[in-house]
Amino acid sequence: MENSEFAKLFWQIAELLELKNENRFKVRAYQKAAQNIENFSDDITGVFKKGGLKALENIPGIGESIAEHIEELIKTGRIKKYEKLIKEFPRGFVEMMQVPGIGPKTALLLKKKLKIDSIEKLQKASERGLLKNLPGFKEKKIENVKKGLELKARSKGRFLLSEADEYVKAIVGQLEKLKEIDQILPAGSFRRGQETVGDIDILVTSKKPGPVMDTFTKLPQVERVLAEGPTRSSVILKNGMQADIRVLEPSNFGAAAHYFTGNKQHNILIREMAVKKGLKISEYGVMKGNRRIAGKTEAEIFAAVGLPYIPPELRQGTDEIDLAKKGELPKLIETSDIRGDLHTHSSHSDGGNSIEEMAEAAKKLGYEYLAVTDHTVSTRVGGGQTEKELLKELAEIDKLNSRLNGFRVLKGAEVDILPDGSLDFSDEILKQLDVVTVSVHSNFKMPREKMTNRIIKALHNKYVNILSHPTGRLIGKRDPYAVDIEKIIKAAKATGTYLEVNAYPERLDLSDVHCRRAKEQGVLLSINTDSHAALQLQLIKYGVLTARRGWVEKRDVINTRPLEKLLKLLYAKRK
Ligand code: DGT
Ligand code: CA
Ligand code: CA
Ligand code: ZN
Repeated sequence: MENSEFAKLFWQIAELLELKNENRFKVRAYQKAAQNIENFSDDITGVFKKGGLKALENIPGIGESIAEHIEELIKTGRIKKYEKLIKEFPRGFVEMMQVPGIGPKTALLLKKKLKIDSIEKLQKASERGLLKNLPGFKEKKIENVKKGLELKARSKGRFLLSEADEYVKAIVGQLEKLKEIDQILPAGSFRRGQETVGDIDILVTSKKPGPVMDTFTKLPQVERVLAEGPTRSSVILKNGMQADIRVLEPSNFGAAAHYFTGNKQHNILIREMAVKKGLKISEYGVMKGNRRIAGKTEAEIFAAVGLPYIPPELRQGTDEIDLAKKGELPKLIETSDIRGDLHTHSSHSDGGNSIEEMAEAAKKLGYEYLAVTDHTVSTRVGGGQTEKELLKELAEIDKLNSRLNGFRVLKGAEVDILPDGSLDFSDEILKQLDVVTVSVHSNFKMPREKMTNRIIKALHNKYVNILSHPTGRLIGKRDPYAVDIEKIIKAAKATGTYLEVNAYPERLDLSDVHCRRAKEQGVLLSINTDSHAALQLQLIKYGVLTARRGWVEKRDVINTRPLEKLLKLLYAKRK
């Protein structure tokens, strides 16, 4: 995390406490901390890594409780106190603070002067040019708010797949306990593994819908009930996401599963095929005249129109049906095919766990290897290491490997691609590593051609194995930098570099579409989590889902290989 991010959070806490009329000294403490962090020349994360809480408390303006917040933020990615505080304000208020340029005070000002209490109203006011009349709203600030609004608008009402997943798990977990329920299937975009989900669609089969509806609408995750009927209900969950449930006859299950999994375009194409065969497909089954000929399983639905089973991730309404007809569907990669993670961080840079803890967690997932790829010195964000510090880390890895049976920690680094395309570390150092991933962490706003050449230059280094998060996007937060991805794919192919599918839920980078392009061009991929804590290794499944949506098979991914084969692939470029 960058110093400015810590500072921003503390400014926000201060403002929120101020709005609550909290004790002046408390407010002042957060302001002081924020100010000092902004002016602090060293990297806060790095200071904590090296000296712990004590070292933080030595920074002017940082006392014990602020130091603890920083620790919490580094280790868990959140501050509980902040999350609790934010819940005391109306949702629109908190929503507006997600727009860059808008803090609590501005949010309050907007409410007071213009009665704005939602992003929607802010959008309207911005369009009508009302913002320029507000105190403190200069041209630059207005421009920032506009940009922030644009980004928000594009992700409007959509949630990260991982966030939907948390709710789905909680909901399914509770419904499963009901003896009245036979089958449960979360359908829709969630089942298709889409990177963002608009709403959750849950199908259940039951002979007694009453108790099912009762339980569903009273779940602790439910904020309010939109509609409750005998076989279908809709609710708004605590995070603002909608969830729909439908109770079905078991004999309809396959037809409903297919219909509600979508996507819509895929459904339309399937129904057109059915019509040509004199059939009628609906969510209730497949009809031939007045006779029902299928509906219990999804496979039956596909079979009725002469197709093999198409996995949900491929149901995108593009060319999957044509290729299914020709028998050219891929055998998609599975999470269980992954044998190790090649992009992770330890407490040597900005990770929350030691190398050993990371390795233990990887072993628990059944992995054979794990590459530790801590940041390099230019990434101040990540407490990046110098060459000398890296050498110490490598010695530690050697020691650890001599103790770990049947598991290998691979030596790695996530090396910064500097603005001119050169790398942060010398070849002398890189050649001592098993896995070198490179990535862009600075100067995002370069012109497209310059950025493309910058990255391609890095790929030409013979020690560079993987280009990490190739477009730099953060879903709903930051657009990809301008880059010619086709050229990058070609350069990866030409240089024998692998492209990453970063599984971190707000990255998913390469995206599904880019995965498919890379595969078509014969570029091998590496699906990695970019974990900054041991628990995050489990995020791998989101990367796998994204790859599946990109038609990726086991053989297209280097970290499905056993260790020896993987090492061959990693060292091939050096010859
Ligand atoms: P989302 O929620 O925006 O992320 O996307 P989906 O795909 O989950 O869409 P949703 O929740 O509106 O509907 C779930 C599925 O139900 C959708 O994927 C296909 C099916 N469906 C919904 N409306 C229609 C429709 O008008 N025609 C057809 N053919 N299928 C529909
Ligand atoms: Ca949906
Ligand atoms: Ca829906
Ligand atoms: Zn990383």
